[in-house]
Amino acid sequence: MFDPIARLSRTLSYALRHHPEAFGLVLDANGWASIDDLLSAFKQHQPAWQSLTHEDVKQVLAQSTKTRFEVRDGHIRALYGHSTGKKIKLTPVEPPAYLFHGTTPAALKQISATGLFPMRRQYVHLSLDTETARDVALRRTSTPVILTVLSGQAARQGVRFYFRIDQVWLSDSIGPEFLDIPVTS
Ligand code: HQG
Repeated sequence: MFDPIARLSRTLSYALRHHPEAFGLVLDANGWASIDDLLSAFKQHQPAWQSLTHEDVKQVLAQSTKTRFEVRDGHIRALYGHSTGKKIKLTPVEPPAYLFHGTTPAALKQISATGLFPMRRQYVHLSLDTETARDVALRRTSTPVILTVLSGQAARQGVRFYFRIDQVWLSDSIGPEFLDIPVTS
């Protein structure tokens, strides 16, 4: 069924995580865009959105099961998920002793050899608990593999970690020495 709020959410992700330039937007160093600018750009992009308001954006945030965006003082930003481009500025914080990463059996060999890389995103995405990591992996595979990240140890050796929201942590690349990888047959 066509769901205008889901569509708006996907377009917000596209604009704020991946291609702000497609809407003539420039994000600031911390990833913020003015909601007025964003709404004007969306109205030009999509004839059905002529009457789009701040209230519709609020609806996206209210109806989502995940906290993907943050709104403050007439501005909005994506909290995570940014792809390549100018790296969003984040402040490192001390992580918990362990974090988790859900992935696919197919990626395991490479991850065991080289560690976790951001791949097409700006940061590696990590989860605070195994259930969330499993959900992340289920987007790609019916047989998730959950890696334990020795985040406390990695941080002591200079790897940076960033808290975003609820279950979502980010980091720079993580070497295989900081990963506890389950043995699969
Ligand atoms: C894998 C969604 C081979 C990594 C989710 C993952 C999350 C490697 C994939 C958020 C590798 C990257 C992010 C290496 C990492 N060799 N494969 N060295 N290092 N990988 O989508 O963590 O719903 O960029 O295991 O819920 O899956 O959009 O990251 O499988 O929070 O809000 O490369 O996106 O949130 O995939 O997901 P992604 P992710 P939203």
